[in-house]
Amino acid sequence: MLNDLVKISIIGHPATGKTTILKLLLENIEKKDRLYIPTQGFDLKTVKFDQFSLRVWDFGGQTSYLTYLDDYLAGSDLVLVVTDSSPRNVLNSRRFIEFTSNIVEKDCPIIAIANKQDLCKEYGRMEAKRVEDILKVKTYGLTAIESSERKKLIDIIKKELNQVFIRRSLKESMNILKEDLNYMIE
Ligand SMILES: Nc1nc2c(ncn2[C@@H]2O[C@H](COP(=O)(O)OP(=O)(O)OP(=O)(O)O)[C@@H](O)[C@H]2O)c(=O)[nH]1
Ligand SMILES: [Mg+2]
Repeated sequence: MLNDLVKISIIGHPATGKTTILKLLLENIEKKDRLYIPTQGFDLKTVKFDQFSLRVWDFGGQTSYLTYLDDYLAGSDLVLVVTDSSPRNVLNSRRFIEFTSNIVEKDCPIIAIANKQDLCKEYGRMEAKRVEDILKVKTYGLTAIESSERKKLIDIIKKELNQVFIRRSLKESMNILKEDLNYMIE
């Protein structure tokens, strides 16, 4: 039986929009929420849609919390690395991806969110494609402060999770096959 309880970790530098993304998933986006309140430690929420029950971990981006990042990431089924799409932030986000790839299982997708796509291009805001070229992981553009982007965010997560479940079920089938073969040989 497939396990539909999944762990999603949202990481990235401070003020890139991680908590806003969690709120968008929870459908709680309102104008008054735009005030920046840095997350202390982490926040954990459960989000349900379709057959999925998502445990979403939103990690405070301040440097003092980085010491706990490896414990926090362990057992993730999907990791979102959030950038604010400014060149400096994107370049600095590479280390989050390197770090994460050493912690999570090989079949856990690490994807990037090029957030704040509403910001002016003239001020250096990069398109998702450019961010993807730099980070070398699948990258999706997003404007997390817009409630209308909720469907887009859910579709991104669904798409990635479907891949996770396909891989999981293949692995399970392989294991059953292996057990059957062992049984036949014995
Ligand atoms: N313009 C714009 N602002 C955004 C967007 N997403 C988030 N913000 C704003 O960016 C600020 C920081 O957002 P948070 O979601 O609190 O950032 P965070 O990544 O959780 O920050 P830490 O908890 O400190 O790690 C807030 O003022 C948000 O309203 C976006 O898509 N566009
Ligand atoms: Mg936060």
